[in-house]
Amino acid sequence: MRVLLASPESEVWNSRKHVHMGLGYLAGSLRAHGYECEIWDASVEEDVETFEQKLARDPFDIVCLSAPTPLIVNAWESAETAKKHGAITILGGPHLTLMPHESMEKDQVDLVVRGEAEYTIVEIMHAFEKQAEINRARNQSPISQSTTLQSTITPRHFDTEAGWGSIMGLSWRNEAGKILHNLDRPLPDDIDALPFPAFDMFKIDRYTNLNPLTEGLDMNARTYTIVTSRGCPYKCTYCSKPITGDTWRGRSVENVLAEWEWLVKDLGATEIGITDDIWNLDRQRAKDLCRAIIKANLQVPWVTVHGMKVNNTDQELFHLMKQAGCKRVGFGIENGDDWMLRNVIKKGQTIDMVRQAVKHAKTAKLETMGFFIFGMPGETEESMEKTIRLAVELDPDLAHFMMAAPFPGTEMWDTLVEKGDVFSHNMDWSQLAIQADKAHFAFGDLDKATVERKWHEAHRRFYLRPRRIARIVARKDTWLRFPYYLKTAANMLMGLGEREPAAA
Ligand code: B12
Ligand code: SF4
Repeated sequence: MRVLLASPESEVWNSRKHVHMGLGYLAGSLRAHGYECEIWDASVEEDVETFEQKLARDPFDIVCLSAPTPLIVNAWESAETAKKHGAITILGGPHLTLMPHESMEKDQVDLVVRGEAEYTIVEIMHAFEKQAEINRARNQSPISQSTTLQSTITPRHFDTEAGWGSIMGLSWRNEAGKILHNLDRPLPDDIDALPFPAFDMFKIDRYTNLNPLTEGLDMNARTYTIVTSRGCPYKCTYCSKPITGDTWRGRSVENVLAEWEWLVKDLGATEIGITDDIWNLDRQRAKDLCRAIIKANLQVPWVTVHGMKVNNTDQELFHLMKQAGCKRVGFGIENGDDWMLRNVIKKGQTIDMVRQAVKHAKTAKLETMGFFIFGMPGETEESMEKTIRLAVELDPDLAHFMMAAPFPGTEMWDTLVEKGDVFSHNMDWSQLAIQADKAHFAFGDLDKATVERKWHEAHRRFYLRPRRIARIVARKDTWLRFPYYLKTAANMLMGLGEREPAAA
């Protein structure tokens, strides 16, 4: 059985290209169980060859597609292409976990997988083997449908006796065509037991650095990402954790270090991004990991991609991070108003905690970056003004201002569905990106135009300060990527032209 693990192209995300950790983990798991597969990531392939061209030249029996919400429409299109080329299609990832039925109702989708799937994908392969035996006994083709181009697409039905019904986390159609959603799969507790992601299967030379967290750092870095823990117990109202959930599960320091060593020594990583939801929840473990990296002499520049939680930090942690090679830390600061933080965003942190963490990071000589959100439900012009003032006061090396994007599965989504005036159930998922420069909704007395005006104002007031301009002009990277910065600045500062997406 030839298996392709693919990520569709993203119009919402094109300024940086990361390896896809989910596909890496699935490939690692398949390989460890003796199944071969290939990874195809549109973000680094489509310039060379389209998905259609790839499948026409090189057909697969099974095509697996991954999708967060803004990419689900692209995933459906890719699934249609794959079915036309005779493959069985499996969709998985955040959006499928939140809304499995929606995709199962599409003819081009054969199977949907919900949640973390390292074990599920292997059980699916076992079921395919049993299904092939059943088909052979009936003199039918074992698995793949056809190598000739299909003009009509029909959803695939499966035989209960092949064991499909007992695969937790799977949605499928039985022999009568009925859509069935099996029980959810419990989150694996022991993530040390999972095989490392198959990093060696990515065409790493085609990926970029971790911009913007590394904006101004080495653009040509050989960049890998690493997940040292999964899950987060906090309940920020804009955040959905459909995959990794509310229970924090940390890997042991030894296990993370072994992967880190593989990345640095064998795969030549010159930059690493930690992509955990909250890598510093267990502060002691975070410190121990830094100590282990220092002791093993495995320092390469690294950043925390999803940011750090400010209230689980102290001065010692930042010093250790610096010694362990960390370059820049991002903080989810979100808002400059304590009332908003406590009652609307439910961030579990105060502005004083933010001030303290930024101060400690700067003392440790780490570069800093702040993430700020504009236009949450309950926001006012006054609270947005406070956010701008806080950004200027904290003066991180980079400030990233985003417009609130309501993802299903979040408290913000529920609030808007219940009370929002422009929010609709017929959402165009592809518009739901956090990089958009248009407000996604109006709420209460706050209209979209005010949110967009304050968002542009934030960029101007933060970046158009003499000291800041001098710093940008002095950076080599500014001149190396001048057209990109010029275009981005024109849009963010003045709202002119298309904005280049920049961060998660
Ligand atoms: C690191 C990260 C990024 C990185 C890298 C993403 C990547 N492609 O790996 C960057 C910064 C590039 C990024 C970008 C975006 N991200 Co992001 N990201 C994350 C983060 C923090 C961790 C992802 C991770 O490493 N997970 C670990 C791996 C092991 O899990 P996984 O990728 O989900 O894969 C597992 C399962 O989902 C499943 N699976 C996944 N795909 C498939 C496919 C098949 C066929 C099967 C069977 C199973 C399966 O099996 C995998 C192994 O268990 C998550 C939060 C989170 N914890 O999920 C947000 C998160 C996934 N991102 C999110 C969003 C919205 C985005 C953007 C759309 C932002 C935007 N531009 O608007 C873009 C989309 C980029 C893209 N093309 O995918 C949301 C998604 C919400 C939603 N409803 O879909 C999340 C959940 C953050 C949040 N809390 O809101 N992101
Ligand atoms: S934003 Fe960060 S801290 Fe808040 S719930 Fe999501 S992962 Fe946890």
